[in-house]
Amino acid sequence: MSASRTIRTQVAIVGAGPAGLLLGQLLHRAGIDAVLIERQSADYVLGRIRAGVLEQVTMDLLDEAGVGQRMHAEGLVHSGFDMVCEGLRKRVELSELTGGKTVMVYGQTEVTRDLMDARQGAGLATYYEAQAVQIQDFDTKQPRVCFEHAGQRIALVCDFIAGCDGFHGVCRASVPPDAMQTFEKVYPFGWLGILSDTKPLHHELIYASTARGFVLCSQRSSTRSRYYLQVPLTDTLDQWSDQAFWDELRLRLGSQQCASLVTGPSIEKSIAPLRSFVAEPMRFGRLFLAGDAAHIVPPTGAKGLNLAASDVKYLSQALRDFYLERSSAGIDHYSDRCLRRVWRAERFSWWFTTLMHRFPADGDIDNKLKQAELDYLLHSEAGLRSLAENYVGLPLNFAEADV
Ligand code: RFL
Ligand code: PHB
Repeated sequence: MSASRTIRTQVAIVGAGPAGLLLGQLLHRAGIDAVLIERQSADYVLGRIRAGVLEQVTMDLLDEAGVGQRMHAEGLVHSGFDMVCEGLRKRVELSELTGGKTVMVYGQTEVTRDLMDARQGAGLATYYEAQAVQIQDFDTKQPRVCFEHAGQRIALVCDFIAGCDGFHGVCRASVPPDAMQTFEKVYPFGWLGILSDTKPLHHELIYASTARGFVLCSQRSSTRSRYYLQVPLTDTLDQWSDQAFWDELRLRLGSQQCASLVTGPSIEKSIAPLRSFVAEPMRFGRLFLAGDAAHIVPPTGAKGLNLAASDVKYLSQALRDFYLERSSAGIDHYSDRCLRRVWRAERFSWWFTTLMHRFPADGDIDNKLKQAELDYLLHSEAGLRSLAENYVGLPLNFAEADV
């Protein structure tokens, strides 16, 4: 290692996924100086295919960050989605059930690209391919992030550290275990996903509970599809040729639902495990955890990226209050505010996942009970309204009145 260098900033952001990039952009617009440190290259970050559905809260925040233009031009506004169960297909009228609310289908890759472009355009500092990242002294007024970059050892001295480094990051792992409580459930199956340049099966999403397992038909545009199949955790990608994937999708949905299915070569294929996880609290002195660094939801309710965005909203507000209003109230309330919203989304994602998937340990009675619940849900105005209210996203200021 050659020279070493000390840099000073107000906020050090560890992780340049959507949470870190969005926080950086919001702070920049508030005149607060932040430096981003990312373990991977920018291309690697853009190559990860993940979320596809944005809530209104997330859209509003992207607008506030000044990066919403392409999303509004190219994203697909969805006012409903379809549920399929036991031959019954029903549209959940999101907009009608929620007083006009909709969701936006716009890939996480595109959100990330827009944020990266804005950051680069503003000439803001991002250290990609940073190695040996360590966070130190976050229980003092002068924390630091130390890392290696392009053969140099760098010490980033700051006022605050934002841990936006995902589930496997270094920030949560640096908190003394007795200062944190974690809650975790790992589901006994994964999601096999493929992306293909084919016309989507339907103009909206389809969530299907079938005897052979869960299916999700999603999309990224009118010419790019994203499909998921529930698979055993022991399955590997080499067991799933494209042909095997399409055959299984057809078997699960049935030939009638698949009449207009267009198949083609996959351009990405991956298996993701499903997990519910929360770390409490989300603040330790001058370290804040945000996004997947603090919590994971199974993807069934499309809540992960949206929760990351709402954490970032609370954190950027708290830091603005601190620097611009000399108030530490937002910082003090950060963890409680986030966690109330987090637990509500955890509950919804767990419920929707449990309802829509067959578990290996499920007996006949479990399957009958799930069928009965779906039958109730899809024929009850109250049931559908609750599903829709959670799917479009609970209001951000839910927590404000009581915390
Ligand atoms: P990320 O995206 O994981 O980014 C964390 C970044 O930190 C970097 N990093 C480090 N950097 C420096 N030093 C270290 N020591 C570091 N360790 C890690 C990583 O390289 C990475 O770049 O977390 P963030 O920003 O909190 O964003 C969270 C979202 O990515 C995640 O919640 C969603 O993708 C979840 N999710 C979905 N969310 C939705 O809201 N709607 C959806 O439709 C949706 N679908 C999904 C999903 C996640 C999926 N998978 C693969 C888990 C579908 C799937 C299949
Ligand atoms: C996706 O398009 O990747 C997607 C959509 C909805 C979900 C999960 C993933 O619930």
